[in-house]
Amino acid sequence: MNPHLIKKISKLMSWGLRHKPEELGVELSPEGWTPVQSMLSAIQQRYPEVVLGDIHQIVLQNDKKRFVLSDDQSRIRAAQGHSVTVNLGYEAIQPPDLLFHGTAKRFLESIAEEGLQKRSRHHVHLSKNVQTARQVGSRHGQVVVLEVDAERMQRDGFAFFKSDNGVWLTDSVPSAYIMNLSDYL
Ligand code: HQG
Repeated sequence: MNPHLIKKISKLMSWGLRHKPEELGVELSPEGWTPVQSMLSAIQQRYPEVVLGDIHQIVLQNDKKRFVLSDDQSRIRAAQGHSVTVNLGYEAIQPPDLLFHGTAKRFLESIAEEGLQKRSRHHVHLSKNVQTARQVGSRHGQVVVLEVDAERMQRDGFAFFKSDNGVWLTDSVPSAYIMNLSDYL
């Protein structure tokens, strides 16, 4: 499959597994899984040339490892990023002391007022390295990388989860835990 088509199908899979399963034509289990065969059929409605091996290739080669196959390879789900209600079953674990969140400059005033909110997703997404946070933030505009005092948050009772593809997740980040916010205000 050519790289352009791979990207299109990967986006279609993300959209279906995270946001609009019914529009793609798949059904998600409470944990976010759908049979790989259902995903294949749904994709073939739009791209008849796609075969099962293409889906496996997308899962393996996806730049952010967005998709996960079940142990027996029969089911597929998104590792994170959902807006539909699913229970991914991640256990709360100890985060690195410092985590990063890339955002756009124009959001800072509101972030200072209400902290980082999950918006349409299930969690606030945080990265353990600055480069990833910078990439995430630059999708929204002039990028700013915020430093989150995860160590203190955890001590204060906030739970942190790590998705199968290494994204750190938490429910919200009050602005008091954003260490460099005042540099920008
Ligand atoms: C901002 C991609 C104003 C927040 C990425 C962000 C990530 C606020 C935007 C994953 C706010 C939400 C998630 C507040 C938060 N006031 N703005 N109080 N609180 N925001 O896309 O973190 O490619 O839902 O800073 O790589 O950008 O899809 O979240 O700018 O891992 O796999 O509201 O999505 O992964 O935007 O990105 P998003 P995000 P995929």
